[in-house]
Amino acid sequence: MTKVITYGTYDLLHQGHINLLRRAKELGDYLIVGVTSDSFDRGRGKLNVRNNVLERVEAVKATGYADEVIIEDYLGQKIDDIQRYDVDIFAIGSDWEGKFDYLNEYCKVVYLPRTEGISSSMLRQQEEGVFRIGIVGSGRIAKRFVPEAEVVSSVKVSAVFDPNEQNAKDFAKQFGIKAFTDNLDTFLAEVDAVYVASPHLTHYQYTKQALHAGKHVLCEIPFVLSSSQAKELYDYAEAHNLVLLEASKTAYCPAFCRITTLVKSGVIGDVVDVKTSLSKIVSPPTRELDKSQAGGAMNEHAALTLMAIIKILGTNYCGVDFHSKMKDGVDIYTKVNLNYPHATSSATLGIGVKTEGNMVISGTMGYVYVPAPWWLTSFFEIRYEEQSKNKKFFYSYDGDGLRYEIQEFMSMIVNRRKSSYKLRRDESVAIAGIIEKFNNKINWNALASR
Ligand code: C2G
Repeated sequence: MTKVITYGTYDLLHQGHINLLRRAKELGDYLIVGVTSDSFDRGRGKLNVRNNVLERVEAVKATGYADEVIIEDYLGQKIDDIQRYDVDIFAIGSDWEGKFDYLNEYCKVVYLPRTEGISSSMLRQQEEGVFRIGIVGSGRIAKRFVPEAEVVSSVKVSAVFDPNEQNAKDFAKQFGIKAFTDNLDTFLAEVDAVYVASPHLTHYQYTKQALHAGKHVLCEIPFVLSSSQAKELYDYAEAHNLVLLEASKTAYCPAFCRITTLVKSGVIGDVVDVKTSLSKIVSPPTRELDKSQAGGAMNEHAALTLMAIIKILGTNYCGVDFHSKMKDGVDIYTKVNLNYPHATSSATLGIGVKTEGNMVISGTMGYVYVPAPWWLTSFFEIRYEEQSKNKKFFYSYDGDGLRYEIQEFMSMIVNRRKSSYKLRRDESVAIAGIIEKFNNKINWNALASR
């Protein structure tokens, strides 16, 4: 008996997949089909898959060509499977030509002709349409956004707005964007959704105007600087069926999501303390050091660090205090202590003081250690008293990591989900509320100068 094996995602199963499976089956007597698991696909950068693994397995079975369906869950599994199942032929479409030659050591490798003119990405685009997203602002983060949006299906950056028209023009030229303008109404008329990547103090107004024009909004951090503004904007979005999401990039990346689910599942027992830190030394002249532009370590870095604490410990904190090192009217360092009835937490933030940017979540049974830079989460370790029980976790954090928030934003729009469990609206409101307390100097102390 000749055994054949082939692999794929088989998202929105189409004629190309069916032809491939038929051709693979014709190579032998018994066909094994490896269907990728959802997490394996995310790990290899396939962020846009529409059908979940169960749906995809069912679709493959329904073709009638598979004698056996298995799940592909890790890199290198093909070598294990070929040996485990005594496979004679590994078959795959010609788009992979040459890529699997290393399997020749274990069985015969056959590249089968690919069906032209059809693909899962094409079908996803036809089904979802292409959303035109416009960028407000043309600074550092906006520049990172464009290449990241290119790897997310169904979205195209189609316009850029900047109050300085020359900046908008240069940006559009650099990234090949069709439209640029310094007129917000013209800009809003051109797009379906807006990414707000302008200076902090402008977030509220731009987000409000975009929502009032009926556009979905992804807004950079810090979202807004008061809880009432945050609540007002979320309420408006809710009432008008619009998606409003805070672009707290770490909240949407695979490793951080895994940390929260593991900790919530009790792997380190009851959580008693969370320590986070984030620092980036900046030199003048820069917006971060400008008091009139809401500069300072807290406004700059609190959103991500508080997000991590709140995801783990919740929004019901019972006390908060701040200790800052000030220079020229802005905090170049702030330590936030956020206390809960059942736990303590702290965030140390610097723009003129360097800190170790790691995160430690301590529990009654063990702790999670995320090395610096914890906010670009790709690796973490769960550690116990008995070191042999320690476990290391590795995830990909691709590109600049903005693709995860863009993917979540688009998936909310396409699936008509107004709230994301990865960063709930009440969590985002709580973060804005803590930043507001700091700016209002509530429970705030300045460290003495020496
Ligand atoms: N295919 C095809 N014709 C198309 C589209 C896809 O012949 N028009 C083939 C691919 O070459 C592959 C199979 O169908 O052999 C599954 O394709 P995908 O679902 O896109 O999966 P892929 O990302 O190619 O997974 O471990 C996973 C494998 O490495 C490949």
